[in-house]
Amino acid sequence: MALSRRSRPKHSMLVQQLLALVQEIRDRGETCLPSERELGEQFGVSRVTVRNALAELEEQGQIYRVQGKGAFVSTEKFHQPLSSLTSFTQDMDSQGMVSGARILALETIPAPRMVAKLLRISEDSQVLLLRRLRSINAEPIAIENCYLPSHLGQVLQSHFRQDSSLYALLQKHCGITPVWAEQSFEVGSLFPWEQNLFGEKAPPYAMCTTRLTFDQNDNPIEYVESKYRADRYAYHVRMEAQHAYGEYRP
Ligand code: 16G
Repeated sequence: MALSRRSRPKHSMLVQQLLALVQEIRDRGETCLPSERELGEQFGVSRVTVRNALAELEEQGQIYRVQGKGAFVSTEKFHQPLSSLTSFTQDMDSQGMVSGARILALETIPAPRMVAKLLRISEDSQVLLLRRLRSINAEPIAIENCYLPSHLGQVLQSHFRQDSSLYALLQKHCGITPVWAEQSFEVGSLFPWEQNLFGEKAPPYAMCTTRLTFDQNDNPIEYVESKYRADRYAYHVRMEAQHAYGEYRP
């Protein structure tokens, strides 16, 4: 954002005024900011000045903009710690939140080639697809596509309910304990149907993760592709140095 020397004080003052407005909107439990035109009128500045100030607030993570819909206040994020393997239900319980789920699909399908390879089953096998919309305090937060070996199908079909914890069920009914996992993260976009599930205020991008989970015998038991609302969810990791820095030799 290139600003002339003359427009800089006006810009800084507007950023401060907008920050105060963002806080007021947050305190009211709302999320939607007035349009650029309305903000220009309210603060007596041009639309370009408003746009530049909004861009700065977006860079600070205070707001996010959705093309064609306007600007929205970023709300506080839910956190998932990464130091140990946990289930969605456990993560939310430990933060005093209510986890929920809507089952979008629970069906047996031909294993996609990559999934078969990861689950170490033959390419012509079937897998169980469990697709869920996960929520926190009734707010939709993530879409999970979970692929499981098909022999778990019968147990899941008879015991699995909307709000069941998959990990608790695997342990209780199948003697399978999820023990460790490999997980990766990248930013991605949402398909229109996914965005519909998150609601119109959700940004069109998401934190995409994949998790391959292993049981107590080091067998892969689930492969999950998830999309988490980027404005509502964050990961947290604690790091410890392995050496004294002065002694480090590559
Ligand atoms: C988490 C896991 C998912 C697992 C689910 C089980 C990630 C990215 N995903 O959401 O792999 O299937 O927990 O949760 O962390 P549940 O036991 O509450 O059903």
